[in-house]
Amino acid sequence: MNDDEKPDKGSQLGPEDVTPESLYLNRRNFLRTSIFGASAAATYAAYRYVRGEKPNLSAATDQNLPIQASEDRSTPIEAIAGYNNFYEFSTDKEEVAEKARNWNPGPWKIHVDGLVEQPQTFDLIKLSALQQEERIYRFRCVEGWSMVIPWLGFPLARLIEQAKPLSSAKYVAFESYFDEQAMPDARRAGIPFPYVEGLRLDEALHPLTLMATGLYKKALPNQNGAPIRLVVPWKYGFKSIKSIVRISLTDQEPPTTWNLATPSEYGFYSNVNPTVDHPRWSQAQERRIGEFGLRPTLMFNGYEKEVSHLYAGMDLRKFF
Ligand SMILES: Nc1nc2c(c(=O)[nH]1)N[C@H]1C(S)=C(S)[C@@H](COP(=O)(O)O)O[C@H]1N2
Ligand SMILES: [Mo]
Repeated sequence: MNDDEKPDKGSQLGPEDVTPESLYLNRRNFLRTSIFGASAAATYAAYRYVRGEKPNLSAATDQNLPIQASEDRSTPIEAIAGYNNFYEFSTDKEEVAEKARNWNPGPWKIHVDGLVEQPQTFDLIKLSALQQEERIYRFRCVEGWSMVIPWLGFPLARLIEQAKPLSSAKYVAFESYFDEQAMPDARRAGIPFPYVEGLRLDEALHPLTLMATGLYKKALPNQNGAPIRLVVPWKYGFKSIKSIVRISLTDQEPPTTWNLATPSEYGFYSNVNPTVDHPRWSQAQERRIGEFGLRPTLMFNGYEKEVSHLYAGMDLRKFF
């Protein structure tokens, strides 16, 4: 957030009311990961554990996760923070930043509940105790444009582990903040709110699945989903739900906003797939913001090696 974008909160700040900057300015907790960091290794071990494999930290470090999409140049901050889909504020991508500028939801809390042994509530202080890493990911919107975004954040698996999922948990449901007073244009968006999303539990625990708290080493701008949002780099952008207030573990596939709005066009999985077209346009190519011409879209957005095992034996036309 730039200084001129910082909302004026007045004088009644409580200790829990820290700005998201504390999430990345805490140098002790900031880990810059160029290829593979220790915490990513630990997360991968936890992921294997949940999948019924024996945790083995040294084996995890053998995994060569593409934490950097290093062959690609990062999209300029002006584009990442100036061309947004955040329908609560506006359906005009170039208007979202201005409409979200003065939004101040107050002290933030995320609840992790549902089929867990220990429901948790995280405020920003508790979240700031989690080590932040930089992850440079490709980001592909279902509309056919893409960016490369240097996120700051931590693997979602670390939040979920703390709540101790029950063995009956199979899915994870996410919910965005919603306040129709603060978001008056939402009623013209044509989709239901609060925005909701979901993942299968194994997708949620995958080490590439990130809870992002910043980009370009600064706190998330409001328009990108402050103070904390999901990033699932192998799925279309609408799965990466913004400004999350609740994460619930369930045994049923949770409802997802775009599937509720237009079920014939948007499924639950929504993996980036150049061979399965949207009913109204091709998904074979994409426009990388800042480039001329089109690039070919990559299977699972270029993360095929890391995630294709999640969908072994599934018909990706049926589970679109
Ligand atoms: N709560 C909420 N989350 C959301 C959306 C939204 O409208 N509301 N739009 C989605 C879509 S379609 C995309 S492409 C990405 C855009 O993220 P960005 O603006 O940070 O690039 O956010 C996703 N998450
Ligand atoms: Mo999107």
